[in-house]
Amino acid sequence: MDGAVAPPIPVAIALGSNLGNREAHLAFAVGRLAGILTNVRHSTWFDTAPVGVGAQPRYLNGVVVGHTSLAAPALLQHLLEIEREEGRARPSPGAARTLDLDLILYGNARLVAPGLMVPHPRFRERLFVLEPLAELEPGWVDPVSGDAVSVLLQRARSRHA
Ligand code: PH2
Ligand code: MG
Ligand code: MG
Repeated sequence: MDGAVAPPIPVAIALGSNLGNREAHLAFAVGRLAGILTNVRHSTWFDTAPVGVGAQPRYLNGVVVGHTSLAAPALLQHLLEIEREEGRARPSPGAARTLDLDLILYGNARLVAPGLMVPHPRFRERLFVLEPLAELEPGWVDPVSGDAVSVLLQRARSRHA
């Protein structure tokens, strides 16, 4: 071995909140993510109608990108801990939440592990993920479809038009 260390991996994390002080929950998440990632940048926040979950309050959504030396499952554990710190309860799947942190992309990896699928299986259809992600990383290529984020966004927009 020559002592080389693996370069940090670029990651994209989707943020969502539709309970309580949504701006405060997302700001808290950015602060905590800045402590575990390097080169952190965040998108603007988007006020969005709930998708696929029936009648719920509107969401505030955004994306954080940065770099990590953590393995994806370890990063996921940090995300779950940050959600818990903001009082995230899970009464039922898809329930309204103070804070949701979803790992969307982990470099160009394709991963399937308990409670973790990367790229996120539904991000290609979700304007509330693609719009903020495209602000930050329009050229990031989805390793599953081979399409850049900007292309996924145009496609999703035309589908939702
Ligand atoms: N998250 C969901 C389901 N539906 N809709 C919006 N607008 N924003 C979300 O973050 C969201 C959703 C499941 O995580
Ligand atoms: Mg989610
Ligand atoms: Mg989630």
